[in-house]
Amino acid sequence: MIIKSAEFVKSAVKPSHYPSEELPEIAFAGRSNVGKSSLINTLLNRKRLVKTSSTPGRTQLINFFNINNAFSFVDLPGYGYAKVPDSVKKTWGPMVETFLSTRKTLKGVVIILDIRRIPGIEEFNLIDWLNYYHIPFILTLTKADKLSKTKQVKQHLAVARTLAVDPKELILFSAKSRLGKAAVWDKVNQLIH
Ligand SMILES: Nc1nc2c(ncn2[C@@H]2O[C@H](COP(=O)(O)OP(=O)(O)O)[C@@H](O)[C@H]2O)c(=O)[nH]1
Ligand SMILES: [Mg+2]
Repeated sequence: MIIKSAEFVKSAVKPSHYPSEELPEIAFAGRSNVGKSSLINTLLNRKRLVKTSSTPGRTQLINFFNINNAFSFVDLPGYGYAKVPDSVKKTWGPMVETFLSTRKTLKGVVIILDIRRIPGIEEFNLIDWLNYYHIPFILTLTKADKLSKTKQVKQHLAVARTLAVDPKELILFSAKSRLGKAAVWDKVNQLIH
């Protein structure tokens, strides 16, 4: 994929704030600090289009980006950050479910998982919503560079078993080495077209 332009469009918390439904859209979802912003920036060959942070999860906004005037990327708020106030945690579910259930141009969701962590209740809930609303999803295992090859294989299989998916459905990714970048683009392209 040749990225000619990648621009922040706007942030939104509710449908009346979303940009108009014109371009096919791919959303990105994952636990706070999982590496979601880094994965998006890696796909777009940008260092800091999407802010990466060491104090994650404080803002619960849906961020829209226009790519090549041809499609949109949507950075969904991260979930599961312990230090976020309960009032903020409570907004995550309705905000994300409203987006998933109303957005007509949404073609699919990239789910970002940390290769070192077995998926939990939040991931199961998210996958349940996606299945319920018939939204295709792409599963990625990021921060692969943090593990040795042997441990990568072990965790890859363990996560696949937990999610009851074929290991081939899980794309190993690293924002550091760019491992998996082409594989994610392949699947994103299939959903956009
Ligand atoms: N080693 C390594 N670190 C990563 C990777 N992806 C993200 N990080 C680091 O993890 C932290 C959180 O990343 P960020 O993209 O902001 O996560 P987000 O909260 O999910 O958007 C940052 O310090 C990143 O540099 C990766 O693939 N490998
Ligand atoms: Mg982020």
